[in-house]
Amino acid sequence: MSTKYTKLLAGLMGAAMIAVAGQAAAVEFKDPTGDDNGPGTYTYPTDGAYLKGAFDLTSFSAEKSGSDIDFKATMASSLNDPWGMGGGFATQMVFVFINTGTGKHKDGIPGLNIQLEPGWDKAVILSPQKKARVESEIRNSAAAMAGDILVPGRTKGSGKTISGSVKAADIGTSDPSTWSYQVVVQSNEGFPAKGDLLTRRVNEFEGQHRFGGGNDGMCDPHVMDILAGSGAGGADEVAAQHAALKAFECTDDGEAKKLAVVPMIKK
Ligand SMILES: [Ca+2]
Ligand SMILES: [Ca+2]
Repeated sequence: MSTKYTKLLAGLMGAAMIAVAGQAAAVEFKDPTGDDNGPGTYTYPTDGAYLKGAFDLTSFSAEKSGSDIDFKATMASSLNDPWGMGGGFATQMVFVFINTGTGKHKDGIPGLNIQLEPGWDKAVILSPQKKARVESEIRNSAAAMAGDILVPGRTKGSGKTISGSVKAADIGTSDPSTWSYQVVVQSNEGFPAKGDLLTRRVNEFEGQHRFGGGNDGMCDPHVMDILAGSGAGGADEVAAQHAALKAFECTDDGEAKKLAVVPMIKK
């Protein structure tokens, strides 16, 4: 090959590598609408604060921005703040589980009643509660994993999107597009039951501030929507979500014999 062509090829390869590096530090997943029913049976609380579609995830993104990673979770419904939380949303609480290559924790965060496979290394909580309150609840309810749970300085809601940022170095130095994720939509419960990390319970029958369609014990997954399948938003992902969240077993007393196992999703 002539020197001229070698130089041209090197130049092209360099340009391609720069293009890849410029695009790679972001990842986006889509989720189908109408699957905000956990294993397929869950219903919303009856209070008017819970808008139709409020817990229906439609997309999620993680993007490197300077020294931060920006997280965005979008719901099917516009956000509302009926409880005066002050950040543009109130009823939702989103758990972002991230596997950066190890899968240190298999257990979900207390109150969710799930396990994750192949596990998570860091979790980011997007809550309308003040950071200090969330961190105090983490110390109380999730002490064993507290060092791996991150809370943005400020989490805000706008339109249909909840967003917050954490320091990239607190998660890992690798590219966020190389990590796998699970995004769990729950509800912000300001008066959680003991041991629950600000999560709202799912009972057999829905109540003013309780989800319905589950079990009165703590064996059913307390989650309304998750990512499933390839995270592309296809209709097949509804069935995949239902199958994962249905696979739990209860004792006669409503204790967990086997918790539902939720997958980590990678682009
Ligand atoms: Ca959804
Ligand atoms: Ca889903």
